[in-house]
Amino acid sequence: MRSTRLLFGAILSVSVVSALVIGTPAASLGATRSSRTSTPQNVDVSQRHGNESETTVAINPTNPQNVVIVSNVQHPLSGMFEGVSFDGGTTWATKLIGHGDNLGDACCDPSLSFDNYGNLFLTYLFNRENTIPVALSTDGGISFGLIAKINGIPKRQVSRSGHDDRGLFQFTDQGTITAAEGEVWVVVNVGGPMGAFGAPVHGLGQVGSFDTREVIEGTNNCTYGDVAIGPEGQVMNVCTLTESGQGGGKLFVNVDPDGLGPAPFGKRVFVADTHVGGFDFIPPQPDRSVDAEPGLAWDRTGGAHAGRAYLVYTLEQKNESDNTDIYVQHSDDDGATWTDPVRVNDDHTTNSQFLPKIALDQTSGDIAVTWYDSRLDLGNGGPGDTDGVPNDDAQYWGAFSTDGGSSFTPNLQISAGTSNSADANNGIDYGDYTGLAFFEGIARPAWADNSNSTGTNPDGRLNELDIYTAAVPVRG
Ligand SMILES: [Ca+2]
Ligand SMILES: [Ca+2]
Ligand SMILES: [Ca+2]
Ligand SMILES: [Ca+2]
Repeated sequence: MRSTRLLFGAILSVSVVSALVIGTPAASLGATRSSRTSTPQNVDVSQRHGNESETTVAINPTNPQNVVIVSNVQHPLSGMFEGVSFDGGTTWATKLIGHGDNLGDACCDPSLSFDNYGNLFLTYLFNRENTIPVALSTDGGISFGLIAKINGIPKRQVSRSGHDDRGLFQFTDQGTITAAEGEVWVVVNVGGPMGAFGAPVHGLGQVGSFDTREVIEGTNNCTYGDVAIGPEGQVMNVCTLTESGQGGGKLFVNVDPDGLGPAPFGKRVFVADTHVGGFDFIPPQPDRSVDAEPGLAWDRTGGAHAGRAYLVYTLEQKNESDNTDIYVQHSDDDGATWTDPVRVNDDHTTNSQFLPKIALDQTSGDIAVTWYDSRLDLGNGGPGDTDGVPNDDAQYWGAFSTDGGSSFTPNLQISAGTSNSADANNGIDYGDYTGLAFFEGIARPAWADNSNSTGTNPDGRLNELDIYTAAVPVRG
């Protein structure tokens, strides 16, 4: 969530919602499973009144039938929505977490990551504290315990990287957590620069302390970050250098070459100028705006493109044209140099594509990219237009790359219906990001949707949002 300083002030009242442990078996996938080329079966995970948005999803590599989704709920309600599936996303047990329970009072901004031991890590923001919570589940998301509340960067480690003298955080925003290769890392904007926090992992439930705490060099006012872990335990951060406004939006990466080892993050590397500011208003996201929402993936497969790092982001063609598109670049030298961008969306319109996610299947090296897409909203009615206004409705789309990011498949419409974020009256439209996981050939996106294409949204069509998901088989 961007600009949480303002939102913190607005959500100080204690909400009175309780008893929100609701078992909601979602619609069955049934016998008419979609073919490879048609829209996949959509499942309404949340099926709750009010808005759920800004979501994260993870697949358990030790049991790929175990899928977990967490999202924001609508302010001023504290807590986060959680859905847990043990049947590959067909049915979901759902509840509210972080609502005055052992996870505290959660504001928002959830980020999930499973590691190869089956540890499920969750970070988020508290309502009132500028500390960074890390929660761990060892039972596939059924229960979480808080394992860290990171409250600052010790001076000795600040001076090790030598670029900042802050101790305690004055502000935290949009954390991302990623676990792999025996380590877990959180990156967060800590009130100016990006902070990176790492802990060792030795097995299921065996997580060390977040003693590695660094300010990432050259990232002052660089935010909306993402973090990826490489095959040798290297760690890459990306962030977008822009605090506000609709222009600017330059993407930089920094790499820590030895992860939890003594070397700090290296110098920043400029990758792209996106024309997407920190708050870039586009018709399908009119209240909240979007940022470039850069995302990283790193190939640890040992396969054909081993060690390749990928970066996805939104680029606005002409500044303030609202013609945003989704691009991917890759690097074979740990982020030092990057290829030319490859455009992922294949439409011929000038409409908006936004809020992309990238995920790499570590069993194959294939890549999935998903995003909101307004290509079918020409304002002339039909299934892509809810209101006769062009480029203000959106669907959720995706594509795959099976050649290491050199090219992408024809795009696939993933959402069965068409949503309109303004109709949700959510304050943050669809939120600041969507979710995507990818494992053993199945991409698993999660997105906020008010199409009611499944007929299961208790608020009906074009009202408050539910979290939708689908299982999308890889296409070559
Ligand atoms: Ca712009
Ligand atoms: Ca476009
Ligand atoms: Ca429209
Ligand atoms: Ca809802």
